[in-house]
Amino acid sequence: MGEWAGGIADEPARIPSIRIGRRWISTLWLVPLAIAALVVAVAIAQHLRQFDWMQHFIARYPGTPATDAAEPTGFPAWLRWSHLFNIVFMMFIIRAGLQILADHPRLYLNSGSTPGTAWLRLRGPVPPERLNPSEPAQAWTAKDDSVSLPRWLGLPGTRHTIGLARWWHFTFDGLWLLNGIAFYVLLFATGQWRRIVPQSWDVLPNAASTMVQYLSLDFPANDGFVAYNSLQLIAYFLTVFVFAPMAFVTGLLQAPAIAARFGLGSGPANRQVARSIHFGVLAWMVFFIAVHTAMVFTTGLVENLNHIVFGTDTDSYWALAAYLVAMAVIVVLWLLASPVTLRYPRVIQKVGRSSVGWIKGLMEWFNPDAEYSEKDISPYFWPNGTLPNSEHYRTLQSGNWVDYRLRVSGLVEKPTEFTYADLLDMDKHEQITQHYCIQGWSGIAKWGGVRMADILRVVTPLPSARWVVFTSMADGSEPGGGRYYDCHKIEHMRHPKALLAYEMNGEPLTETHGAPLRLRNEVELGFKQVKWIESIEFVESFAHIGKGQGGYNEDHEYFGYRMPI
Ligand SMILES: Nc1nc2c(c(=O)[nH]1)N[C@H]1C(S)=C(S)[C@@H](COP(=O)(O)O)O[C@H]1N2
Ligand SMILES: [Mo]
Repeated sequence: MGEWAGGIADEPARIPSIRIGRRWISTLWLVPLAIAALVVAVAIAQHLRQFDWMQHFIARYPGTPATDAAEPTGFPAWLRWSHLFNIVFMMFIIRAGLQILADHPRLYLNSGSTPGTAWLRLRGPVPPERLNPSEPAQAWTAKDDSVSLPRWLGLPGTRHTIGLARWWHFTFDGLWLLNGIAFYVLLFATGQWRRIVPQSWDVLPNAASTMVQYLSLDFPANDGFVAYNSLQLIAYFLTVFVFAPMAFVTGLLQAPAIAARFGLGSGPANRQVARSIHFGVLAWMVFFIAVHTAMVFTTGLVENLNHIVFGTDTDSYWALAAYLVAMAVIVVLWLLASPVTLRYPRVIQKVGRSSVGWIKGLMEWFNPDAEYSEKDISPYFWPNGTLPNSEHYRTLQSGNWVDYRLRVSGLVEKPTEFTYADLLDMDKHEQITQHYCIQGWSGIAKWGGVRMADILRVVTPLPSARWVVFTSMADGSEPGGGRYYDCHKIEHMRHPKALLAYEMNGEPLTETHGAPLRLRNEVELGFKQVKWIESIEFVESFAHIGKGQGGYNEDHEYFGYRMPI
């Protein structure tokens, strides 16, 4: 793994900082702030409890609303198992999620991910001299911007391992969703829902009362086996019925296929808003797990463990023993995940592809028809990828592409070489569309060029042609890795928005963005939009090309080849 992503140097993430106006404040300040706030709150709560009116209020609203006799008590086996699975799934989801964030370690609210407008970041600013430099090789790419995480925290930690992290994230998302659906169904089938859904406004004064009791360090009676107090009830309700679904929805909103289907690339549901909310859900989940665990420990650990481990209202030490064993297993899984991933990346890719790859792939059925307006065009469009460095490219470039030939061959009736002038002579189409990079940034640009459908009409693919291979004039990032390439489904190439673009925002494509020709397939992620295209080949299968995974990044960075999300 020393040569990961072309031997990209390590660049450790910093503690996240948050922008307030023009200043960046480290989130480490939250620790002393939270302690100070807690101390003040305890002092206030203890003082309040001396007042008669507060004592009356607590007597009137002790914390747990009067329970109705029909309400179920205890913890059935399905609930206890689902609770255990949930924590195992969540630990992988959270760690892989952090790794995904580290691949573009900035959060924004604007669809263009404009440098300088982030509200949270895990590293310093983009070096200003590398924004729009005159020399393309000096451009600060999204890959340059990625950071690494400690291996025990990120999954798998190494810089730019997003391909592997995504397999973990999505595979465990799938398991977590199945677990969640089973949990919802059983919750409503058994009446257990009544324990975590507020059923009267009384829950608000009761929650306030519980809060005062906790903060005054004179805790309310723990009767969780029978009924939760209102503060617990609200926290569980929010977690199960608000934040968990929100995680799912904001995850989907980060998919290019969804944005391109529903036109969400700009506006309030754009990818950067979704990413920010997705991160907010993560922050809540981590906070919830921390407080929940702290309360389990401080409100009668052994009894609490008997409830959730064995479903009994007793105080046997066997529950503690079982809990410790489960925790030991969780710690071992935690410690093994990153080293195993880095040791067997191809296995992770294959397992991921067969577990969730095909489910994600279903989104390729969405029609990526969305268009945006001129005013949505991003003021800055992040560059990415490894520039061409051959003599050949330089010669063609300095000759203004007069000697450039686009070779189209393979399973076609009429293999054809197009000159740059041929392409300019064909019908020109323009589209303003969104670009969603796997790393997390997005942008909107106007592309002008030739429809792939028109190329197909000229060359006439044979019925056996199923994949269209785009090969670049540039190599990929690994020394000796060979040319960058990627494969697309032939059906996608018939879509009116599948474009061979030679213009961006009304200007000839720059070298940075793929001159003379780059692909647009709006249903897929950014890495599939091959730049500096040299040739197009129609094939039946891509198994014999490169390492056979469907593209350069699929071969070298373990991405999936169907990437509508
Ligand atoms: N030949 C080639 N094409 C490439 C890449 C690359 O490294 N080499 N990077 C891809 C990635 S990861 C992205 S996000 C887009 C970036 O396009 P842009 O630089 O115009 O933003 O190009 C894609 N096309
Ligand atoms: Mo990308």
